[in-house]
Amino acid sequence: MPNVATRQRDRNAAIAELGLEPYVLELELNGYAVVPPSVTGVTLDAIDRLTQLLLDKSEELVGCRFTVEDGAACELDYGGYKGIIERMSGVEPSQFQLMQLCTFDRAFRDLAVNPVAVALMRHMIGAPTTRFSSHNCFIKWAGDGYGDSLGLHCDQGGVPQPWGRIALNANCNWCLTEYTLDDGAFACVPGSHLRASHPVQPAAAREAIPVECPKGSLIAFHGQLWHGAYPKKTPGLRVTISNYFRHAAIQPQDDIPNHFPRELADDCDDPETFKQLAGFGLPYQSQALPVPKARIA
Ligand SMILES: O=C(O)CCC(=O)C(=O)O
Ligand SMILES: [Fe+2]
Repeated sequence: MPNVATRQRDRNAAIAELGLEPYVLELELNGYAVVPPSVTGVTLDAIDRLTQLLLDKSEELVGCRFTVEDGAACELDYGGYKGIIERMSGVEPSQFQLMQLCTFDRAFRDLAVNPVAVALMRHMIGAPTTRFSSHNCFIKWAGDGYGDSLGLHCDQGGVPQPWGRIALNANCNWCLTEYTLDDGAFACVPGSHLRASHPVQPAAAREAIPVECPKGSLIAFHGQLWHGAYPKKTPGLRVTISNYFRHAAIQPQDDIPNHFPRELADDCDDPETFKQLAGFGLPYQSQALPVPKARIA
């Protein structure tokens, strides 16, 4: 069993090997870090392929063609559905989410185990205790976004307080399209993860800033960071993958440990890491520990 000092060294080794110290500093100070494609190693070709897979899946589920430039090729009808975060500001949703991305295609599984993303998540949550929670995407078009509140929330908001320094959830937002204020960028209050509390409105929205970054960037953030997004004002789509992580003590959004197809986990860039983060093989779901045998004299 590695002791605390060894575990700390291992964690720092991954950060140093990948040259992630500047991003770790930003995570510590601001609660988020923007990592460019040159550091994550995810090429723009890979980003375009992921985007096309999501647009194709959107077409399959919604029933009309989607392009980044022009958005949906038809009017979209949400029926009476009110978005969960949109309710904070009483606006109509102008996005949808696709879920369980890692079942769609190997490209999503490769992204889920991207070494840079995993090292940053492990830095915040703890290396041996980091697990997947869910793999989702946001397809967002021009509209009210999350309204005046900017939908500010903490991702670990469902975890009882008090919260500490260790992130109980942390998130990787992969920006598959350009993030500018007018394109509906991520919003956050830098340093708010250190307040260890929920955002208080309307002051929180006044403190928020847009996180603008080029297509392909990774926004890694702490589960206590106050964040949301600005409304999209331009034509076309903002496309984002949200790979959401958790501490092993926290329930997953998607029951990956029990329901994710094991054979798919073997088909990715790093099956060992995928399986460890998936949390397969939970003990206590079977007679995992031996029992002594009666000695018959
Ligand atoms: O850009 C957004 O809509 C915010 C995404 C978000 O809240 C999340 O991924 O946890
Ligand atoms: Fe969130």
